Amino acid sequence: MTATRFEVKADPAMWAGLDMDVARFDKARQMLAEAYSTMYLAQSGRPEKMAYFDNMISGIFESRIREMLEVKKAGKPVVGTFCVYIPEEIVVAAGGVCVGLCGGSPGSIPDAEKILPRNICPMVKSAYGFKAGRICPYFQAVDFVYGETTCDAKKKTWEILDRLVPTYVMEIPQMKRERDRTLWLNEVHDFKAQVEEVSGRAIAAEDLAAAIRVINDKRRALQRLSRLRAADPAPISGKDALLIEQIAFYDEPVRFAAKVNELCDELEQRVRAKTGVAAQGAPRVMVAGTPMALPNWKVHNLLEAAGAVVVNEESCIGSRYFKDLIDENRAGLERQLEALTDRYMQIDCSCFTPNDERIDQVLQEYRDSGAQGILHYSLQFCHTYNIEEIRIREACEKEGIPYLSIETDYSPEDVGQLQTRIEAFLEQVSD
Ligand code: BJ8
Repeated sequence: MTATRFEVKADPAMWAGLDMDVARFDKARQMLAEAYSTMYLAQSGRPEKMAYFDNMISGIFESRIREMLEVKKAGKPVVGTFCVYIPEEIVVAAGGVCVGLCGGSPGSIPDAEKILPRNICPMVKSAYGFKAGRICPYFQAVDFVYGETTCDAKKKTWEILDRLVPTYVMEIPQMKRERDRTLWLNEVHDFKAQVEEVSGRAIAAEDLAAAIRVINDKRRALQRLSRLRAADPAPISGKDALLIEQIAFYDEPVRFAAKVNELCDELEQRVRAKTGVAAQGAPRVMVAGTPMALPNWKVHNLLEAAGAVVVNEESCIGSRYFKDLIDENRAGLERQLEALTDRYMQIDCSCFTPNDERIDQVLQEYRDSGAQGILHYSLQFCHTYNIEEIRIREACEKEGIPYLSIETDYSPEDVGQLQTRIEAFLEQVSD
């Protein structure tokens, strides 16, 4: 199947107004369009409702940025984050936009390596490089960014990033005792105060209640999509599902949830008609581990090019983002913030110790998704995921689950080697 011509739209005047390196960024825009055409539009049997998400990518540097700038002009906060621990409900309660700034592209890494050490996580380097090189309109548009203390690479990079953009840091506890919950609740209060300062008004309980419903609805729509992927044949490719999970960090949440639900309506019909993107019985793989930020499609692309279908992402750009909801029935700001804290304390990131919940969660998602094997994905130099991988592997061995662990970065250099390992793994899955 040949790739369809696809355009990622440009707005050089708007980018110049954001003090971007326009010439360089324009090349990146064209490269994204090319990659999207070959990896996405060349897939066969895609659901029709993916058209919205294709359009979203087409306007990702243009119409969505314009929408964000409108919000900013109205005096509402536009906040950049790097972790699902930062409670976006609070930004939405202030009428603002919360946008994920994790970097998933190798293009910005040389900018970062001019100052940061080379041997740190590519996600951190890519994100920092986007700001240092002035090649990300989202980074240029935010009022401030809110980092966190999940891992050493992030924690120490915020000190350097603060020279380029106002950077605040939320302390994330590393354990889940009562005193850790109290610490985090206090951090949530600080975050709220920072958001209120930019918007110039206090967040009321009704605002927060409405925002909790909005983000819960977004997470519910993603849960629904995730459940539908359990069908065999799978009604949607893993690549498309991953794309939607990535767009969840950029799009306006009410519209996004509506579009995911429309897609799910179509997927329900496909499941009934047994229409799949791959033949029934194609090897089904679940991916677990570190997040894959836009446009990191490397491993999904390799898996699906080799004939597998990816049916689940146990990741922050995946189930860790949407599996838990906030209790909508608490009255009063303080009790709502406590409900929010309770939900966020369930996130099972490997920066926590102990983190037994994640081992159970991986096995649960394996069963729920109808997967036949698990690929554990660690970004290079992510110590917590790389070490926690030992326990995931042991649990898979115990359960007799076909398993492959890979550690990689964003460069194409190891693609050949990964392809060989993935093909061998898929033979094991199909046995
Ligand atoms: S809650 S996974 S989004 S920290 S992969 S930058 S941990 S060295 S991304 Fe993450 Fe929050 Fe955890 Fe999720 Fe560091 Fe590891 Fe890189 Fe990571």
